[in-house]
Amino acid sequence: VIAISCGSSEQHVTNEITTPEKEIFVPDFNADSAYAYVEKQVSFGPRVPGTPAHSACASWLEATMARFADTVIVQGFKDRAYDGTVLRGKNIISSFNPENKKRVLLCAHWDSRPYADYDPDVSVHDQPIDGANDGASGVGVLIEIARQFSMQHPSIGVDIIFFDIEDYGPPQDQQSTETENWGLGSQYWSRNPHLTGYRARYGILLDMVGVKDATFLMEGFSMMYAPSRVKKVWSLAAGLGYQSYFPEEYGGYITDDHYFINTIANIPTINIIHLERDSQSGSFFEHWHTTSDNMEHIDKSTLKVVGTVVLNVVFREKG
Ligand code: AHN
Ligand code: ZN
Repeated sequence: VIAISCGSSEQHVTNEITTPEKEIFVPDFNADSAYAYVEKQVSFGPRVPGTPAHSACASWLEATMARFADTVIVQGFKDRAYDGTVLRGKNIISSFNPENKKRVLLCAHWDSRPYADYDPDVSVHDQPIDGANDGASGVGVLIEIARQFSMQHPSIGVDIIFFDIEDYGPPQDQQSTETENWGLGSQYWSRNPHLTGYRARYGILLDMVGVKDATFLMEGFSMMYAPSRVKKVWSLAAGLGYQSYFPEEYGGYITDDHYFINTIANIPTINIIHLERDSQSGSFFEHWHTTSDNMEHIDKSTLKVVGTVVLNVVFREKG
């Protein structure tokens, strides 16, 4: 018995040395498809919690992900906004290879902001935004990734979570520093994961990934909680030729869904978020929280870059 086991293990080792590493086939991200998913979300109108557009989009997201994923769980929750408004939210959780213990979490927020409080035109500050980039872009990229997974399953387990009520924080003129006013859906999920004892090796959040020539600077909380993941993703992106989108430069600290996943759920999670170098507008893209965050500023090349990077991350992850 010993001889056989030795022999076979030796052969195994020899095989690993002589045969080149198993070829990794990464599917080709379709940017036209991702763009159509962004457009579809925007077509419902602003997905502001409590509105018919919000419910209609939730139903569409759930039905769409049900076509692609192995399981879809909709996690309903109720929470109080900064101003006391009681809001009903839905986190939409889609899983691939649900039985696999080795998991990666991908996420984005699907709600849109109720106020264009950074619009240059003060008279529209109380109007909701399309959120084509701020919200819909990340979700659109992840739906296309789910479609790719449906045609070619990854070897590891993947959960794609669309978080609700990320962007219902207080308007600018109510200067509040309360971080808990943002990311209500991710806070709820981090305290009440859809499965008890849920774990993932790491998470990747996509936020504002759709504008032309976007720069994804290395965000502060990502570097604080998951520095090795940031380095890996950024060097993989550079290897794919996307260094101008993923420069080795640091951005500010952004209170976003990943902050709560890191601090409450303790899953090291990075944020791929468009941050501008030394801009006064809070470091975000030009049309951030304005009525101009619409389809006119969604660029297929950027969607392609982000989708390709994330697909490469997942398919190169060792099982
Ligand atoms: C704050 O400005 C505190 N958080 C930004 C998070 C965010 C808003 N992401 C998208 N919209
Ligand atoms: Zn926002």
